[in-house]
Amino acid sequence: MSNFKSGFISIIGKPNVGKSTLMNQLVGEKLSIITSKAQTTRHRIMGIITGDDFQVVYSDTPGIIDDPAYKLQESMMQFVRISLEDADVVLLVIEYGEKNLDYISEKLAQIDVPVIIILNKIDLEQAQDKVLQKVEELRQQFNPKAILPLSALHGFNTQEVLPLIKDFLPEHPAYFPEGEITDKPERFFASEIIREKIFVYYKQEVPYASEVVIMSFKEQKNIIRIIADILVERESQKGIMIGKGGIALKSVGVAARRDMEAFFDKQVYLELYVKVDKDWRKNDKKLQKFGYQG
Ligand SMILES: Nc1nc2c(ncn2[C@@H]2O[C@H](COP(=O)(O)OP(=O)(O)OP(=O)(O)O)[C@@H](O)[C@H]2O)c(=O)[nH]1
Ligand SMILES: [Mg+2]
Repeated sequence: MSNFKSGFISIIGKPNVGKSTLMNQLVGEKLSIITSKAQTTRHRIMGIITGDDFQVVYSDTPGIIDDPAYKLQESMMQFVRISLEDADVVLLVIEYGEKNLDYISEKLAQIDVPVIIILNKIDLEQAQDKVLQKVEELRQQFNPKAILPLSALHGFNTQEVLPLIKDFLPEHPAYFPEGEITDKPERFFASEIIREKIFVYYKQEVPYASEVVIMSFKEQKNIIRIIADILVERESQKGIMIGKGGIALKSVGVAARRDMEAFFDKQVYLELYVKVDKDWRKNDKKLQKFGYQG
């Protein structure tokens, strides 16, 4: 088809600024998990929108951290780098009130594709003139291709993103077949839904020391049967994960199953096991096995 446009759009920014919330809004599906804790997203997750004459492939990415402390975090930053290499357009998300924006000039200097700054969470500011003032400041400071203030959470102004992007899309045939909305398999989403509940239900280090591995995913006519291992790094974390009388783990299971049933639109049977896999976050081979970038 002539004049068909398509491209890769990388959504990048610091942890917790709302990248995943934005991608889910743009795609209209809950592909990425969202929690109030930083560093929720660990992978590059694509969300695909196909129209009559265009295809946009968004990439949600892990939040950028300056000083990765362990190999898992290094791998997360590797996902960000790779997504930038592919990008035709970059959506740099900053949250309203975000301080220390110096890194943005650095980022803009490194990236030689159009960068659009998304000023997110503007619902936190009642005074509209203050938002406009902030947009103006950002424009003068960084001079990006465009700046769009929005609220990803409330879907305010998010419909303005696509028209802006289209201006920068190269002419190119579609990368993915029509109807495909992501690059990730169903098992991935099953594990992410469990991980989201772990981030919501546990405090401090436990979510960060956890990984979910789908051991079995069997789709039958009326039900999907899923068995998953939750890996933690220490015996003490295993105890916390299971909780007194197994109550904590049960809550995770119930909440995860409910979300899976909504996501897969089918009844789900879920079995969870907690196992200790000492220092998995620091082990290259294990990270690779779990689908992280080496
Ligand atoms: N008030 C407000 N909160 C928002 C908005 N967008 C996202 N949030 C909240 O910000 C928190 C982080 O959202 P995420 O979408 O997980 O952020 P992220 O940038 O993907 O975070 P990481 O994956 O950890 O890098 C969640 O509690 C969201 O509900 C917004 O427009 N307004
Ligand atoms: Mg995220």
